[in-house]
Amino acid sequence: MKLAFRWYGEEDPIPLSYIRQIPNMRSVVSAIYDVKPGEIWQEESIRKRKEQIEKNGMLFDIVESVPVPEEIKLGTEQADRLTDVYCENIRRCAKYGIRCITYNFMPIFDWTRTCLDHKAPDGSSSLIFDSNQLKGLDPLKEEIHLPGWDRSYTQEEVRTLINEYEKIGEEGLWKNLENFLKKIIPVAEEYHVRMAIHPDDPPYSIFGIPRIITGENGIDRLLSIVDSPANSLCFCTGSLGCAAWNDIPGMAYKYGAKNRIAFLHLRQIKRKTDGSFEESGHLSDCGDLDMYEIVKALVDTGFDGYVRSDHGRMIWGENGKPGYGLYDRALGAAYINGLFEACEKGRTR
Ligand code: CS2
Ligand code: MN
Repeated sequence: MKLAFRWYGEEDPIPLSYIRQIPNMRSVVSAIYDVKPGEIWQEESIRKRKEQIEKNGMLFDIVESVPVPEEIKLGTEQADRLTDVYCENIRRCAKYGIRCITYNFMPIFDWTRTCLDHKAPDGSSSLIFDSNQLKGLDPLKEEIHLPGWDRSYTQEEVRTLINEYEKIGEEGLWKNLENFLKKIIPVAEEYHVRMAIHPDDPPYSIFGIPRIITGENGIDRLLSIVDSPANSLCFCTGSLGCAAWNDIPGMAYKYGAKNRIAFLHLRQIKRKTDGSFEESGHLSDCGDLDMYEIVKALVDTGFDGYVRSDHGRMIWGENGKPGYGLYDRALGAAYINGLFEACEKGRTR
């Protein structure tokens, strides 16, 4: 496996020199943040990012994310032109050594949570999703501001988008994903880049907005659209794991064996029966996901993709970007090292 750590560029309070001190740290997962979705990434910015990271003794060979603009997901008349821009960004990333690009196909919002600093009894805090808080809320009728939601949209724009997605529904979203993949995957193949789609987070619809990458059925369908390792998964355990019906170790084995997991996000969650959940420490004991079983399944398939700890808690008084502090993600990375070492040695003995 290739151990990686997400870093948000110059604005990230965590110095690269600290990330490097995490044992076995290989790659820094980053992106270009000064452009909007749908715009060309300047080569100068990519080169600079690469130099910064390499100067600190690590590699810049994986990107998270090149965001997919709404026009592509909605299939508007701009979709073709914007997909060409997307392809050009793949080529440019490849030119500077990028081997894996993460993206998602979630309408309007990336992850959804109701609170970003929920205090646990031990004094740590983490992101949670309390479904009760959303009950009865209707973004078409009232102003809703949820943490983590893209603040670049006005409430009016959010309403228009929700209406448009309701019109196209899940099947419309599938069709637009299909068009997108059929154009980008051949480019990714040619430039030796693996596209890694991040599952929907959480993996069910909120406010009636369609969600399609939520479990095995959706993933099977996605992978069959273009049957190539360039069309792969960013297997996010915590996102898929919020749905109790997803068998995460089983899925890790199934897609690992087909060589369709390019990137692994290890994130732990504790589910409640009403669909709510809390993010917790990465260890198996801290939540509902058996991290040993997940890693073992992948190691058994000969997995050699990228891995990072996803969403840590805030601990030891750290004040940082929710989910993306240094300390708990570093503990997660140490745990990942331990799990892989044990599973890999266990396999060959
Ligand atoms: C990540 C996602 O922070 C997170 O929850 O796992 O936001 C992920 O980076 C994107 O969905 C990928 O496009
Ligand atoms: Mn993730």
